[in-house]
Amino acid sequence: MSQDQTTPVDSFSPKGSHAPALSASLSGSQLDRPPGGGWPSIKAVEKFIWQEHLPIEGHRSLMKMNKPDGFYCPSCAWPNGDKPKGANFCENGAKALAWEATRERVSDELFANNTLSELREWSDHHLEKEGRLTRPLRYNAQTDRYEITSWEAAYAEIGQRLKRYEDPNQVEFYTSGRTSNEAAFLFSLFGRMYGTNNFPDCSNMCHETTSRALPESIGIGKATVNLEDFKQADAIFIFGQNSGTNSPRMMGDLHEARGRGAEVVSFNPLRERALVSFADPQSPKDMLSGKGVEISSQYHQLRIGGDLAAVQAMCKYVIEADDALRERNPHAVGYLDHDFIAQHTHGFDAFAEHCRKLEWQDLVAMSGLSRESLEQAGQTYLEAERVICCWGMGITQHARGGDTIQQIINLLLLRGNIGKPGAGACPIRGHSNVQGDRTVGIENLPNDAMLDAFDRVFDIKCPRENGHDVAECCEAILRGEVRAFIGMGGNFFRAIPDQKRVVEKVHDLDMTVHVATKLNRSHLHPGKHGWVLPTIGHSERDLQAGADGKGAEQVSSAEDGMCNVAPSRGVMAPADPSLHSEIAITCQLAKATLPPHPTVDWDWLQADYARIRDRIEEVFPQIFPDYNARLAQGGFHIRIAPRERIWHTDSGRANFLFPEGLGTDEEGLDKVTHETLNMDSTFLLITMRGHDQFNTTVYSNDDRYRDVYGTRMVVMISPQDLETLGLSEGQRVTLETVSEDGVERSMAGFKLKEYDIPTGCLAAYYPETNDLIPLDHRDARSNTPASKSVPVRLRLMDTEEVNASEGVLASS
Ligand SMILES: Nc1nc2c(c(=O)[nH]1)N[C@H]1C(S)=C(S)[C@@H](COP(=O)(O)OP(=O)(O)OC[C@H]3O[C@@H](n4cnc5c(=O)[nH]c(N)nc54)[C@H](O)[C@@H]3O)O[C@H]1N2
Ligand SMILES: Nc1nc2c(c(=O)[nH]1)N[C@H]1C(S)=C(S)[C@@H](COP(=O)(O)OP(=O)(O)OC[C@H]3O[C@@H](n4cnc5c(=O)[nH]c(N)nc54)[C@H](O)[C@@H]3O)O[C@H]1N2
Ligand SMILES: [Mo]
Repeated sequence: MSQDQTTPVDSFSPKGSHAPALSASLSGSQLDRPPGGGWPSIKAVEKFIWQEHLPIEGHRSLMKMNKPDGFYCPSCAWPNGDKPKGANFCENGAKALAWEATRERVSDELFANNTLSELREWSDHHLEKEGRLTRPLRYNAQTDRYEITSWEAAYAEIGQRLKRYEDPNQVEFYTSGRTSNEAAFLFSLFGRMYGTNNFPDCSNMCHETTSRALPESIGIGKATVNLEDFKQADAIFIFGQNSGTNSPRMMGDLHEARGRGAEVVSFNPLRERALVSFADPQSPKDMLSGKGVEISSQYHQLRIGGDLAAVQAMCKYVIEADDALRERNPHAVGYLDHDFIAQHTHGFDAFAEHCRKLEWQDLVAMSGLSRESLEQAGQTYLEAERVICCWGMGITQHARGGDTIQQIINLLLLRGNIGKPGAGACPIRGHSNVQGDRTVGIENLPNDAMLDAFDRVFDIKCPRENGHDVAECCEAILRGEVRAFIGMGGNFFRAIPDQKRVVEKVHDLDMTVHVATKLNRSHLHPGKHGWVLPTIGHSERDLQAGADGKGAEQVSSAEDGMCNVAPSRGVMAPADPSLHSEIAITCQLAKATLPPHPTVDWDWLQADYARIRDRIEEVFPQIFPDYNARLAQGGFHIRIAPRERIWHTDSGRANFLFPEGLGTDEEGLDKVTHETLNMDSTFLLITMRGHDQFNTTVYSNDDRYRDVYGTRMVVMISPQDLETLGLSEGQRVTLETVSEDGVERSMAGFKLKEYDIPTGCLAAYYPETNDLIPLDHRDARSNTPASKSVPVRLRLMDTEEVNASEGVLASS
């Protein structure tokens, strides 16, 4: 393969032979750093279990996590796999469980002793650390306190208020992705019977980019792979996803893939520890040696937002390699899968022409990678028979996220890597049931077929108008058009972009209702009237009246990120016997709000969750045939048409789609080079997760994999940029958003941290940075906030400013 920019592209090495170490290969010193996983993972699990006072039940319930007779891990959406014996959880799943199953309870005195203004001074960590919520709470605006109320009063009063609003579209029904299929389905039924399609969902800040861009390409917005494909892939490409922290069970699959010689190629501006090397806590060899296995055979540290160019560069490389080969030998099979392209795709010629015209120098400038690195990645792709491409928030949370996803699909299509074993598209979903919620009806842009089915099954008339997603919900709040917000889980007013601006308006809403397990910042910003309704978690037993009215523990279900639907049965006693499940809360709220209906009996549905599944099956017969029966057998995989090379697209084929231009100019990337950098330069800021958090839930202020301890108020910057700017590690800076909408957004108190990240790029933690993200800075197709490319300037804080902000800094 070429190591020299001038070498013609047709000088390929034969399959199997590998280039000597190029810039992107990992050097020895990087592998000498401690691996991800290993003993520190085990220690972390123990620490959290003890910290939450769960030595016995914690360990016992961990063994039931992700098991057929147990419950769904409340953490990420990586599939369970088939491990009926032994442990099937990871460090961060254990933290999530310990956090949920904690023995701590929010005391009645907490609200008696603290106004909400006072509680707003607390950190996110401290709010949740108070423990589980056990009592329904009603906001008293006179005293600025929550007061304990009864379930009956809460339902009746919320129902009363909902009945009063003149337009149902003044109400927002938010869901976060821990909600089970059954609860989400009923929540969407409630919203539609109430009269709106306003279903903002956490996925609107997450993989909505995927859900909108992917169907244009292949007819479906979900993964086309399942876990067994990971066992057969020859190469796994990972774009913008931090597996070691956010889907740690994936590390086992990557570890295994490397063990049998598959390539793992990572694209990430940050060198993420576990993607470099990983010691699998379930591998005695790794644990005894203390050494990890090299995970990424290539690690490409591209610029923020550089993926669009990087993927097109790989496409160009493969297409031109094929051109050259066929020029030499017109009868050669070629590097492209020409049969697949001819039979199954649309738009190849235009795309190939587009790629041929792209200039290497632009691709290099836009991606921030050398031509050698791009060619090396292209060569690995070309040599592999079966390729999986994975992506996470590093792709979806960008202004051109959807365009990039479509290029990833183009790359896969070039060699027929969709619809064959060991190959395909793998968007890595976040919340444990974020995918399932959307499958069963949480959809603000519903199609007629689904609405007709709801109408038929329940004898109702669903509204036909499109509703709000998260961004539109925030805009409606800013315009003063929203009367009430109902949150089924999550921490909406903390997780959104432009958090401060939106939160200032929440107090004008007539009503906020939050269904939650733990106290969080959203609860501290009630409308004029506000309720917090406590609920049980995944790990807890859910007792309802049952089919015969004698009482029966219920099973719910969820869909993982690879479309496997599995049952979930809680094993622990609920945090409090008086807690209501999300399904019970939905049913009782609906009952208190809607007029009695001849065919929708909410109590009857609540009594036995199998009845809800029957209704889901009736509304979605193609997706959930024999739902109850198949769930009883342990679950099933939803049929994904592209796996069978069936394409439900406009063209009836898989589409090669591409945008004009490379698309990074408007993000200011081309302006920042090492030579031009100065204190007025616009950096791009990544806002992301640390190792000890689940979204807005902050377990601790440490991020072990990035050597950050004791604070989350850090901003990572390259050593070269520090030097160029004359700054040094540890200095405090203010981040100021660069925008043209006239709104000033800035946050003070970030400590500079030297980090291996490209010039012009910064990284800091979410949600601390959410005030900085303009609401309209988002992916055009899907409205997903571009949280991974926030244009900011750095301003050094002077001693006075640092002293003035000490209080804030101390609490972080
Ligand atoms: N323990 C734990 N697990 C979780 C979560 C959690 O908070 N904690 N959250 C859950 C949820 S809801 C989600 S959506 C997922 C999120 O999981 P991820 O998708 O991993 O999300 P992030 O941590 O935000 O960061 C994504 C990665 O993208 C990289 N990145 C940023 N910008 C770019 C870019 O321009 N290009 C490329 N190639 N890479 C880039 C960052 O360096 C980082 O490694 O995890 C889920 N699982
Ligand atoms: N800047 C920036 N912003 C982001 C992101 C980013 O990367 N950068 N990521 C975005 C992404 S990917 C996502 S998914 C969103 C997340 O947004 P959300 O889903 O709204 O937020 P979470 O932090 O997951 O919600 C945590 C709360 O959920 C409640 N909870 C936990 N378990 C349960 C349960 O079983 N039932 C109920 N009812 N409540 C429960 C607890 O009270 C807890 O406080 O944030 C988005 N915001
Ligand atoms: Mo997410």
